[in-house]
Amino acid sequence: HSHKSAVVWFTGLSASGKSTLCASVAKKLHEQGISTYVLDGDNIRHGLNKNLGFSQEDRSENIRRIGEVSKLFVDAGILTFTAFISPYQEDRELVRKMVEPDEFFEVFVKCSLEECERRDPKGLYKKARAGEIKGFTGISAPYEEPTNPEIVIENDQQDIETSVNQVIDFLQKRGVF
Ligand code: GGZ
Repeated sequence: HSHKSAVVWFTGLSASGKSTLCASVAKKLHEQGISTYVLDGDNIRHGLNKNLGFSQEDRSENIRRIGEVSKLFVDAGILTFTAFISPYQEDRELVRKMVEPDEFFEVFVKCSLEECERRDPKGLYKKARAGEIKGFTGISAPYEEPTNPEIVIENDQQDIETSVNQVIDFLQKRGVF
């Protein structure tokens, strides 16, 4: 391979911009000939994990399975990006330990709850505030901020291009490609 395979694990609130950022980074690297793949709600929660909901237990199982799948992708030589809220520190620590220490990069997509709620692209925060969705992250379920992430993206302070370059520059400095 012309690059090292690794897991780049994005974590953050709903509507923080994880999926968009993940997809943009993966696309840019793919265009440079790097084998990338994005795991997100569309290809995981609608398939492998469609029996899981949003209780603490189900979220932990969701993250555990995504960790195991990521490990398989890394074994296959692919630079793997994941975009899940992954609200619990303990679950993120577990997936980190599934691969080699230099193969896991945690990216905290930081965006204030106020801004996420203002964006509310699917109207889920509004429903959560109205009590129509129980246990919604940030409103009625916890989000444990990463204490020691490799990368912090101030996603409500800068444009997408800056955020994309920040992730790519970091991975390059760490010798991923
Ligand atoms: C949080 C929820 C919930 C609850 C449905 N809490 O903005 P979205 O829609 O596309 O992203 C959210 C997505 C979160 O799934 P994850 O697999 O990333 O969560 S976790 O890592 O915690 O397992 C949101 C939607 O699913 N959604 N109900 N109660 N987000």
